[in-house]
Amino acid sequence: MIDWKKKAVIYQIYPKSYLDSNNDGIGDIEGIIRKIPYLKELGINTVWLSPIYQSPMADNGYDISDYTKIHPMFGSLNSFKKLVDDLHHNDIKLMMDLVLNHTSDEHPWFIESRTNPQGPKGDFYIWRKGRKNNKKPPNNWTSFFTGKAWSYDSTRDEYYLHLFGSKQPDLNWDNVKVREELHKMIHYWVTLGVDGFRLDVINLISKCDGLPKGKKRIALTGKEHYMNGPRVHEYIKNLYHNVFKEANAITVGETVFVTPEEALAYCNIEREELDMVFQFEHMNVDSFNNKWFIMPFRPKKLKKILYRWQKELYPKGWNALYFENHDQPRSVSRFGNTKQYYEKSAKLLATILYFQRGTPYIYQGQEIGMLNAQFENLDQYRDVETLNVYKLGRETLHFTHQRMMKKIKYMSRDNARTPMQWSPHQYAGFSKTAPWIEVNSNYKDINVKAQENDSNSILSYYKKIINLRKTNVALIEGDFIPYLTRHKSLYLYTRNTDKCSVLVVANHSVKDIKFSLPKTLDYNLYRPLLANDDVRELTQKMTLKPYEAQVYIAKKR
Ligand code: ISL
Ligand code: CA
Repeated sequence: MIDWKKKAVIYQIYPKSYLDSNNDGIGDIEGIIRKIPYLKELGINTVWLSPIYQSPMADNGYDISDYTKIHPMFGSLNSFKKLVDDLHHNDIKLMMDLVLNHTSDEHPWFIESRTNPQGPKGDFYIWRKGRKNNKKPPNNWTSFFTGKAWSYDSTRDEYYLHLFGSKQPDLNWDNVKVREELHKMIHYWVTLGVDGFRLDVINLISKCDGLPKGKKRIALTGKEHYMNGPRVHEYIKNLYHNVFKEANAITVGETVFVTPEEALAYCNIEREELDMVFQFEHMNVDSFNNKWFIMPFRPKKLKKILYRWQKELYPKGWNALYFENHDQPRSVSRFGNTKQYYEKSAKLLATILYFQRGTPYIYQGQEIGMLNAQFENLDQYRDVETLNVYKLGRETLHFTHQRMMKKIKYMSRDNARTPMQWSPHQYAGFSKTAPWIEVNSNYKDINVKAQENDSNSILSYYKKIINLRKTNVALIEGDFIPYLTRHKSLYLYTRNTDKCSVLVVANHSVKDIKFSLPKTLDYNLYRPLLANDDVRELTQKMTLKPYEAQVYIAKKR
């Protein structure tokens, strides 16, 4: 990976919820433009923008009906061009979201495919006759959003495959014409100045020949027949050689449920595929088998997973460091301590994550410690997955309303989709009208305004980390060496180059931790660099208070 890519600090914007410039209750491109000074001040140098394309919004834009148009509620092509220009003037690069596994069922390709099976788009999607005289779907695969992965279309008298919602039919990547169209489309965005891409569920695009019956599971029956499928690497290599390479684009693949070994197959620098991938193992730390079977969070398990990924992807691969995105609950609600140590735990989480080797990703609102939505009623939720899961839980599994609401309150994707909290004013300064989804009721306490002039705020702490991430060689290039790895809740690791070493110690628990520095580390060499508490010198024996995190630096001669 080339140098500038290693220095990228990426900020994800979920446009619907960032800033509403025209007061229709929905965030938009002009809203993002107005916040460029904020982004600049924050220090990030790359924005990843969730989809802003034409879409019926069945899945908030992850259901695209025209890849080359901007959804009017977000703005126009002109506002998009202005966004690119303004970001570039401020030395901020732009990554777009590419949803290549599926389109919307309202995409002209799909409409043509349904109505003209013999025509040029007839084979653009995955169509099959059903079993049992066309009465039952072609196979037993189930969707990520619950229920069957097939829907019947009466015009064509066939079923189409959708691994996600029924309004998100999967494209047939085995058709070379599909691949060519997609390459052309990506090229179009490159010519508009886009610097990189995040590839939605890219490890699902290649399905096994014959679409065989899947092994029965609680969720995702059939997954063994499309996860990291037979031709996926061929397809991604093609993308790399036809578009990404020449554009020098920075790329991250969203690869659901990959092992480190599978991840390396995508991001090993020698393979010329992707720069890095989003893995999910640490996002499953508090659930069993399926995200809706929630288990208590254990810091030790999280640490073990993070350390493993650090080790396994070194040196040929590269990690994407994230705790949050638009699909996940807020990390402080999930892994922190919102009652007694809210601020400290928010800063601790940032410390343990972002000093690791890899590219930092910060999701909007994470930098001010935004928390889960705290919705009490089902009608406050908007997310298609959440609503589907509620229905399945009640109707098929016969779970009580209370039981389902408890799951949803903890795990719903809407937890991360409430409007960005800019100020203590009405609607948190996001809009002057009631937004499409309610603002978190804590906005008077948690907002940008309250934190921007406070040097001890979570926001100020994030700024310090971001700055270090861009400038410190050990953090950019260094290796990763963990110590006292078997400890339940103590993080102790170093990042090293020939010139510099950074050491992190952090207590991910509510109890004091006493420990001795391993003999191989010379405490005399290290000076304080950052702390979420009083600054303290590094000593041979130390006691860390609850959620305390300290970072040290040693310059080598
Ligand atoms: O939250 C999840 C559902 O259980 C995730 O598994 C999520 O669906 C998965 O990470 C894929 O996510 C991406 O593709 C989806 C879209 O809904 C998500 O918003 C997107 O990030 C389909 O395009
Ligand atoms: Ca708007």
